[in-house]
Amino acid sequence: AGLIKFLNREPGSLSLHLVYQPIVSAVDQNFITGAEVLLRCRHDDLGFIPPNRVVNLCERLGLGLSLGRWLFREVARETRYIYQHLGFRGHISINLNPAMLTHKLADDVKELLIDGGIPPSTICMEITEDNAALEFGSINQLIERLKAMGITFALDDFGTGHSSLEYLRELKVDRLKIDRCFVDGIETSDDKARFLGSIIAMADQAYMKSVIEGVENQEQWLLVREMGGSLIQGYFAHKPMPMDDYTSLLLDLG
Ligand code: G
Ligand code: G
Ligand code: MN
Ligand code: NA
Repeated sequence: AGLIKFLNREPGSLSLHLVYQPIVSAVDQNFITGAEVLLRCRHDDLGFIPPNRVVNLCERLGLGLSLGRWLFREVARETRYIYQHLGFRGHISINLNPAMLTHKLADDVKELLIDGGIPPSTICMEITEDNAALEFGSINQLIERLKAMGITFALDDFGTGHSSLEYLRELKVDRLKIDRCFVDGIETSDDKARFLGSIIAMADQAYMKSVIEGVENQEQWLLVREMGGSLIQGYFAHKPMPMDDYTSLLLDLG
């Protein structure tokens, strides 16, 4: 609340809200397995501000924990309807900002997400190198502790500077989110297609589910399905949307 007050003060107020991008099965695009929560930021004068920039700014100002805790609360509030009234059992994937990835994470998850009404088995935490300031040993301890509560983990932006092979080898995560740059052009380049195929195979070898990001057209969709990708997140299936639209979608496809 302190953060929102700070961000909302005049002149030129900044408002934050959340959108949800469905993640679907690669074999059946009508099967919604869950959604990733994405932060959206609007400034009165500046308009849309990229979420990364707001997250980084908050981190620098020492407001990373407030931002993360606000987001947890907001997700619990917004998802309450789909979990309690629709009996939804799909996952909700949350990007952790650096300040959240500390030993206090388990307490925050319990207090704000689980006690807030989200079933622990549906919570997926997305991490990258950026928010893994701790050493691998400490992150894995944290991961183990949260996994014991039923929570799953995804390594986000895999293959970019934000998350490298070393992270794949060292971290005990359940899912690999393959960055959209590896999907770009697969429909016109065999080399690119084979390259993506080998990353998907790597996830399989590590017994991880692959989430292919940034699938934008049917050709890409069919290729990814052929390659054995597990889950798909991209504009071809669905763009990020407000919770009301996500709820309607779940009802329509229900
Ligand atoms: O939604 P969009 O493509 O604009 O997001 C760009 C990037 O911003 C994402 O890849 C992610 O790294 C970051 N981002 C979006 N929402 C959140 C959030 O809620 N928390 C954190 N830490 N990062 C986010
Ligand atoms: O944190 P992460 O990098 O997973 O966030 C995913 C980002 O990718 C979101 O900001 C979302 O808006 C964006 N995104 C999702 N699907 C597509 C897509 O098909 N094309 C493009 N260009 N961006 C996408
Ligand atoms: Mn993500
Ligand atoms: Na990503």
